[in-house]
Amino acid sequence: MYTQSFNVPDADGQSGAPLRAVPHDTALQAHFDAAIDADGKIEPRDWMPDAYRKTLVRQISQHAHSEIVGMLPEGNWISRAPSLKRKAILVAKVQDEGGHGLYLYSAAETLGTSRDQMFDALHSGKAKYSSIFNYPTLTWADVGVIGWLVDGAAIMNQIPLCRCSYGPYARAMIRVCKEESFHQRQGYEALLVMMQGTAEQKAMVQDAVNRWWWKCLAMFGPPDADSPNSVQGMRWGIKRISNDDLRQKFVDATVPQAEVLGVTLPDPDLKWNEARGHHDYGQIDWDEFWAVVNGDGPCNKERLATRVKAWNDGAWVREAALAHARKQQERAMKEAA
Ligand code: BYC
Repeated sequence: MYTQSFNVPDADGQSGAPLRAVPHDTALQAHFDAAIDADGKIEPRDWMPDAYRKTLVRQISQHAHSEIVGMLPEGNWISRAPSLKRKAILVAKVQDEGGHGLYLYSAAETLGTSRDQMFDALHSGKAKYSSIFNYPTLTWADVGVIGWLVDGAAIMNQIPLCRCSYGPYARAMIRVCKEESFHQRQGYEALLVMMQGTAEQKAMVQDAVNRWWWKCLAMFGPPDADSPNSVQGMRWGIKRISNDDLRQKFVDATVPQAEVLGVTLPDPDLKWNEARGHHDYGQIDWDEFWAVVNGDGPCNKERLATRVKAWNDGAWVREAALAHARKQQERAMKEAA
C-alpha cells in the first residue's frame, strides 16, 4: 500500500530516502501550499515543511500506539468470552487492531522516523496514546460497549482522516475504517442480544454504558478553544472536522442508537435543541481527561507495563526472525553466484 508512494520522483527526479535535508526554499513552500490549497495529496518523496512532517509523525505514531494499547482492554476478555462465536469475533477484532497499528507505523515510517524510535517513545512513557484505553473492562458488557461507543467514536474521528492531505495516512485510514465499521456493529449486536436477556444482563449493559459514555466524549480531544494543534492541522488538511464538531456528530448519531438498544445515556442535560438542530449535552470532566492523558488514569501504569513486558518477552522472536532472514539472504546470494 505504501510502497507505491516511494515511486514518486523527488525534486531532482531521483529516488531514495525522503527529502529531509532539502533547505527551505520559497518555491518548494509555494508548491506545497498550492497542493494543500488545491486539496491535493502530499506523498513521502514530496518536499514538505518540517512542522508538517513533525505534526504527522506525532499524530500517526500516537494513533498507532492507540491501536496497539487498545488491544489490551478487550484482549483481557478473549479467554472469558461467553461462547465460541463471541470468542472468534473478539479474537478477529483484537487482531485487526494490531493490524491497524502496523499500517500506521508503516505510514509514519514514510516520514523518516523509525519503528524503534516510535516504540522507544511508547515504552519510555514519552508518547501519548488515546486516553480511552486507560480504563478497565470490568464485565463482558464492556466489550460490547467498547465496540459500539469506542469504535463508534473512532470511526467518527477517522472517516475524515481518509481525506487527510498526507497520502499514506489517508490510504491506511480507508482500510482501517472498513474494519472499524465491522467492530462497531459487532459490539452493538452483542449488546442488542444482552438487552433481550435477563434483568441482570440488561443492568450490566447499562452499567457499562454509564462508565464509558463520558470517556468516549472526551476521546475527541479538548474543546476547540483549548486545542493547540487544531488550527494548523485544519489549515494543512490533516484534520478536516474539529474536535467539537466531531463530538457533536457522535452525540447526534448515538442518541437514536441508544433508544433502539433501550439504554439511557448518563447525562441529564442531554436533549434535542430544535434551534441548533443538534443535541445539547452536559459538561465533560476535562480535569479527569488531562490527568489520564498525563499518565494518572486507573490503568496507565498497567497498560505500559504490559506493553514493555510483551516487547521484552518478544526479543527472542525478533532475533530469530532476523537470523532466519539473514540466512535466507545468504542462501539466495550463494545460489545467484
Ligand atoms: N487521548 O490540540 P489537540 C481506536 C492530546 S484508536 C490522549 O486537539 P490534535 C481504537 C493531543 O495528542 C483511537 N491524548 O491535538 C483502537 C495533544 O497532545 P500533543 C485513536 C489526546 O492532534 C483499538 C493535546 O491533547 N485515534 O479508535 O489536533 C480498539 C491537545 O489536543 C487525546 C486517533 O489517534 C486523547 N483522546 O487532535 C478500539 C486518531 N485527545 O500531541 C478503538 C488520530 C487529544 O500536542 N488522531 N490529545 O502532546 C487525531 O485525530 C487527533 O490527534 C486528535 C487530537 C483528535 C486525537
